Amino acid sequence: KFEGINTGTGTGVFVGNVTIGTTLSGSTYQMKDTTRGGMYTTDMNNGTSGNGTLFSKSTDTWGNGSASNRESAAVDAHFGVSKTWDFYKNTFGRSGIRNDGVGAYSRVHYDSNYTNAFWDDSCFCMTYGDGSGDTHPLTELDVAGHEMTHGVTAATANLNYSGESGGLNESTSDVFGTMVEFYANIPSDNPDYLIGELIDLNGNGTPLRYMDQPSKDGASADYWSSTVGNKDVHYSSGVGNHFFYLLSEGSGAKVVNGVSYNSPTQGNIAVTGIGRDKAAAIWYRALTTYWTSTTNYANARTGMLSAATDLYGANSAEYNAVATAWAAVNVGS
Ligand code: ASN
Ligand code: ZN
Ligand code: CA
Repeated sequence: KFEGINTGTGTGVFVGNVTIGTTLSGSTYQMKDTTRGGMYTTDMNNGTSGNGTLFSKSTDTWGNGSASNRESAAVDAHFGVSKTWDFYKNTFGRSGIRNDGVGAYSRVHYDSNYTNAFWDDSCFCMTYGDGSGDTHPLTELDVAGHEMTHGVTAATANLNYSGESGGLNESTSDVFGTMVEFYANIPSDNPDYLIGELIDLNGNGTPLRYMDQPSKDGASADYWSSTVGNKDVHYSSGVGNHFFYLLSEGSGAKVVNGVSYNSPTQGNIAVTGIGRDKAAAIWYRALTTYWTSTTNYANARTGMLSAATDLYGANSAEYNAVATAWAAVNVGS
């Protein structure tokens, strides 16, 4: 045993059996990962204020997969922040949410019957409730990636959280939350273009959001219209989510990782996908280079065309696919 960096074994509610970064301090193991900016995970013990208590114990084996074991949700959260760190580092060379090498910390078991999760820039921390009945925590990978991407957006384009820029802010979180899920690629959380498919927030087994056809949730927009900015940002995000699905996978019916999708388009415009890795690279460059706090959907399109030109060349296949996919969600020139 060496004091310092360790690799523990954990069993989360959603991630199953995984390794997590821990630290040995004296004879106590802590849920703290010094290889990823010092990120750590704490127990809020159903309270709502303060930083919580760092998860610590005498062995390096954490959780048992059941939500009634307090460590299980912590394993999910700790693994989620690790995969989000690795995704941004290995995909875009981004070192942490603010690109300053500092890891965020996570707080689990926040409040009682709390059916949300959120990022807070002021504490530079992630927080998760345990869901209704305190039995199904919100500690899913795409939720972790979604919430921490709010931190990345705040540190870059800083899209205002209302109107169309707010929809783009939410969509950016759904896009990279989904990319984190694909990056992690673990058997117990089959990567998909659905948001929150494991946490059952609706209580009937349906996901929170659908990227191939956002209106399937009963409220999100599939296409841009002049009033889309009046919707809640979690519904105006549909335009961006639909665009990202189309740019990645193309229009019409498709099966990805065993999940069936069917993505319609405005005016039946046919879109040929360029793959999610290129789509995400173009989105990330637009977010970090061209978009500002007041970027709307029309501006998002021009920023992405510039990003596609930078990455793949003017009038490349990728550039043309960006233009076609925006047209297919009714965002034109
Ligand atoms: N989970 C929500 C979100 O990330 C929290 C919020 O309302 N900001 O959008
Ligand atoms: Zn959000
Ligand atoms: Ca998902």
